[in-house]
Amino acid sequence: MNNRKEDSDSKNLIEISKKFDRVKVVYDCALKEITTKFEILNEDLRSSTNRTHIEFITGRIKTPESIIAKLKRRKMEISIDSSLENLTDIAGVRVICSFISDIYMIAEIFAKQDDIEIVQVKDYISHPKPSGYRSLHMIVKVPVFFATGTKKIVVEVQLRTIAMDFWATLEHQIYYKKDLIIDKSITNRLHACADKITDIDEEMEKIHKTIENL
Ligand code: 0O2
Repeated sequence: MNNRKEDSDSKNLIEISKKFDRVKVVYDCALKEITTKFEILNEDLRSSTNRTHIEFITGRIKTPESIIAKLKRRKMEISIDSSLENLTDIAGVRVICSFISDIYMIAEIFAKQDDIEIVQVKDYISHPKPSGYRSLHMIVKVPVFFATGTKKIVVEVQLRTIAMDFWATLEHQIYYKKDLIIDKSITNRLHACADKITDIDEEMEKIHKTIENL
């Protein structure tokens, strides 16, 4: 029984990996488009306000293994077509901002760009996930101009502060998606860390505003 499951898992992985090369090129181009938009915004804001609003930007394409795992978790058909239809985070860009107010300001300016279509916004800052996870998620479509014509590609943008990123990165390593049955005290401790980080983020913002208004 287990052997049959392993056989079908590796067949799925080979099948998806084979077709993934072309898909990856398309999503890589979409990542470049989105990343450039945030880099331009950062340059522009830096020159007009004399400070940095975006600390850094990262991008990644989901691996075939991670695509299969997500489709399985959602009990969806495992194929390239199904992933293109059902997953909105095959391409993901992370924008790490200085302050919480920068996140909302940058998201608003970005959303106003005429070639960006907003599919969905999930505000996990005002409504954190039960784990304590906080970030602003935007699912967007961006046009990419290929030799054969224009394609609108879906990209997930996650905007968060350095502090939110610190928590999410470590929690991802420690616990997230591990399918482990862990004592509730561990999730409580991680949540307590997220709460402390929220307090620090808010206090840093207040100090920044005080200094700015001097
Ligand atoms: P990875 O490895 O980062 O690509 P679902 O995950 O199915 O519940 P959905 O619709 O995919 O939900 O989107 P959601 O929950 O809005 O955001 C998913 C992404 O946000 C995740 O991608 C993570 O990057 C991040 N995320 C969401 N919740 C948490 C959390 O509790 N902890 C951490 N560290 N990150 C989180 P993936 O594909 O799950 O993972």
